[in-house]
Amino acid sequence: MFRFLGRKIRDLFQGKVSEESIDRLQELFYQADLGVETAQKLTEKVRLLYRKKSSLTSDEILAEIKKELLEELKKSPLPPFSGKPQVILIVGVNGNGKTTTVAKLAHYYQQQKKKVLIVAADTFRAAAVEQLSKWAESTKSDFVKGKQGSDPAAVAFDGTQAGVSRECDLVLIDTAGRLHTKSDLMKELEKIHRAIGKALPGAPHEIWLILDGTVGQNGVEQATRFQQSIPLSGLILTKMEGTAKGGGAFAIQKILNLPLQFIGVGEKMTDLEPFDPQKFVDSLFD
Ligand SMILES: Nc1nc2c(ncn2[C@@H]2O[C@H](COP(=O)(O)OP(=O)(O)O)[C@@H](O)[C@H]2O)c(=O)[nH]1
Ligand SMILES: [Mg+2]
Repeated sequence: MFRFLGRKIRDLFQGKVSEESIDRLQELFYQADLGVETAQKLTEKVRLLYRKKSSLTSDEILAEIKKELLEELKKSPLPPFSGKPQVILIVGVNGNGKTTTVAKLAHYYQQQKKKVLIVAADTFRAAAVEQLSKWAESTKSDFVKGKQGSDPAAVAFDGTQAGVSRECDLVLIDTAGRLHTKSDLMKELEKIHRAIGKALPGAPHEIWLILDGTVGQNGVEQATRFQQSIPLSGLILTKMEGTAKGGGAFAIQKILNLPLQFIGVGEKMTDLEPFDPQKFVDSLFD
């Protein structure tokens, strides 16, 4: 588990640093779900350092690893609002935390004095719309929903138009969870995407994929499949309060070249943090 990586590395190099212990370092990186490429690169960096300086300490090794990981993480500031309204489409697999994240984002941007409209384009389950309508109330957001079973693309269209006519700053569109392996559902997502663009040319301005931070490398496959259907622009990892397999974040950013925008750290609407690479790397080695 990633959380223990710092301790495991200290244990590994407690005796003396050697070529053999550095070999074992690579194994620890694999276990932390860092991905083959990053694991090998980090190991080679440490090896080079050791060959230059045989009296290397575990603290120096940890510092080097943190430095390298920071360089791997895309440092991209939160995208500025480029539309009025700015439309953000939220997508992802069932249970990953989309609806909760929409509520958290609504709260986050309300705090910054933005006028927010939440669109419930998850029309599969009445409970989902109900859940979101409560969140809209508690975050004091405008709310647009469709009838249960209605076409989610039509709801996304209406919601985007409402965002324009009500002069909102931000429209957050929640969608139904879909298995990235079901192609009809992915087609439906493409239709939602087109409908938003018809309601407001240039929208959606952002498409954020919500990933359960505990799935590790599995997230790469999910993200790749979504990326084939619609142009993802960012990533939010949820359930990160344990950072069990946060290493997957590195692999995903590297493979998909997608910036991590926020981290979900709990079930309350205040449990959302803008992604901070330095803080993230530090927390992994606590
Ligand atoms: N611990 C924790 N739970 C979360 C987080 N985000 C969402 N959840 C929980 O995950 C479950 C599924 O969330 P939901 O938003 O309904 O997922 P959706 O199906 O993608 O819309 C709910 O029980 C949420 O409370 C998080 O950051 N941390
Ligand atoms: Mg949902």
